[in-house]
Amino acid sequence: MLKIAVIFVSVCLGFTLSQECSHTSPCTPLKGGLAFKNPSQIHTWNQNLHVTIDVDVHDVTIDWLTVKRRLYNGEFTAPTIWIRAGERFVVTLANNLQDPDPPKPEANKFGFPNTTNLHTHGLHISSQSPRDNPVIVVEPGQQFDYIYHVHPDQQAGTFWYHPHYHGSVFFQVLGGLKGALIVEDNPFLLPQSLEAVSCPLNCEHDLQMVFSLFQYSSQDSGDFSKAQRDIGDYEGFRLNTALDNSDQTLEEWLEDPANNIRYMLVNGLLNPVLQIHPGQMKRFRLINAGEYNTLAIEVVNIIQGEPSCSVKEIAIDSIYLDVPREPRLGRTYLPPGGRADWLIVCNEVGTYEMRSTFYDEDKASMGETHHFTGPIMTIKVSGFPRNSDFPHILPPKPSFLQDLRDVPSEDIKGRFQLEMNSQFRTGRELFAGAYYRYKAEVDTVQEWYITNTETTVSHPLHIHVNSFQIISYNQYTGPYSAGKDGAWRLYDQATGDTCNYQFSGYDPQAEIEEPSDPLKYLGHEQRQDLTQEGTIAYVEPGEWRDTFTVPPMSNVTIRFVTDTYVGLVVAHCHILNHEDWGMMLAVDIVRQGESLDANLASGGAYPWSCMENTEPLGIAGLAMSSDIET
Ligand SMILES: [Cu+2]
Repeated sequence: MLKIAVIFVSVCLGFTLSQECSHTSPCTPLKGGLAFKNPSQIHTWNQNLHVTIDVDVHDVTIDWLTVKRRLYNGEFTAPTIWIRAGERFVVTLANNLQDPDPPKPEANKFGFPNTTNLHTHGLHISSQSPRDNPVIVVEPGQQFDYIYHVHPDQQAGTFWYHPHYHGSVFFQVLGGLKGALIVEDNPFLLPQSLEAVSCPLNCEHDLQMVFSLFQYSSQDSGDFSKAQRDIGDYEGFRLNTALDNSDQTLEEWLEDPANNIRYMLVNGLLNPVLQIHPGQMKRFRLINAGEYNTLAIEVVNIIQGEPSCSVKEIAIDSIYLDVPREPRLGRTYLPPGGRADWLIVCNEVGTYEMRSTFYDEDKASMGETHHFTGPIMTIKVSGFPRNSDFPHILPPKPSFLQDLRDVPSEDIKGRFQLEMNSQFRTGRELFAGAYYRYKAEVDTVQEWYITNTETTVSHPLHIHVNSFQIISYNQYTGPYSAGKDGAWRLYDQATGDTCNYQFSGYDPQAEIEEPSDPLKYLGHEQRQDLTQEGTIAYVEPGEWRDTFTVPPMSNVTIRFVTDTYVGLVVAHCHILNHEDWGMMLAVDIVRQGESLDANLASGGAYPWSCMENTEPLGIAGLAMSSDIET
């Protein structure tokens, strides 16, 4: 009886407390705690291979707080779309946002909150209209039929979709335009234990987790109301209610860092609760549908020191690993845009927390970058025990993702150096549309050297159309850069002198504060050794990605095949505000035998150049993969 009375009182108290929180009387923290659920599910073949998704503004409510967000089909998170290798399907993207769009001030700034388009992140697919072309424009009030033909050998796996209209990508993805896109496994190619937790036969165990920042706190770039102001969003979508007994508006209260309104949602839910049986295996598809935050996901017992669940990574960035493995350093690293598939079994009854955790030593590989630390989801384990086994093998990779580590130098048909710089430059320039910085022939092996001249900041690089294999982390001997307010400068690493060769539009008079310890991040070629202590952002050479962290002061060799598809390929930073501000470049894949002339240099200076200016592949010190021990 006493127990019932206690429950009654606490229920009433809880009710009273939640009643007190409102738009005029806000309270912190937000609590969430609803049951976990998958997004709604769309299978293209159940819909005659034609899916319609609309974009419009809808209410999103967490606890007492209701905000206006642009959403796909009114859902937060958007529906999971299931497709199959080889199929041809149509997505009608209907943009129902308000016309006209506010005018955009200038190139490579935020703008056009109501103009959109669609990108299928990670798919090996044509970029030619009406397929995955990131420069398609779907204006407010318009619709567009994307006609996709999925590659017949497209690997099954976890992808995602989001807008890619340059200028409004950060704002729209931050707001909620994001959803899982999954190429369904062929059940006959799966080991039985994996088939038992995977769609299409066992969809109840196949769980998508689309991570999404929900932030109003003004501590960094994820403050949604600041993003609304920056892009010129309609005033009526803001939160300008006056608070009771206060001079503040709700928006001001939400932005106060003391209230710490900064959470990582799962499928639009704050700290949802997933119930599973002891010993029961689940497949988690983790998607960092993030705009700019990096995650390092782990599951811990809420009782400190007690054992946690068993986790195996089986795929990263939609590509199955060779064999299942435990997450390195106990956590799964997901840069913005990154995905991982887990198999998870919790053997003991109890309560566990999925969270993102970083340590000081992670900086050695990821440098300074925005990252999220904190709880994300609760896992409650109870009920009848079940038995599960992890698989020992995984499905093979497709024809276009075969191991390229031992390709002889003479079979590499194209080399390119993609240099990431300060002030949102790639190849020393801001994004300039179809201004091709490099051209490659279709169906050839490419070797690219990804370098980052930033002294402290890492950038997650995403390349469209073709996933790539990480070959090596090389010694970095190029220049370093520093800048402010759009102005920047390159310096010689050996002497600290200003480089003789800079870039187009360089202003030698610009005031730039020289970095105090510019060489402190050198040495990735040694620290990347994961058999040693390791640090979390490095990729093991031989693994495949479509997005990876380029550490500060680094030089990383990647390889890939320009399989099947000719056309525009964009490579960009997946910190999406960096992308909107210009951190993207265009490459063209052409038919065999066509001209490969491209705009490699900036203002006459080649990437890597500093005191001398030579075409990059002849530069002494640009480590070629054939010289590198892997
Ligand atoms: Cu960036």
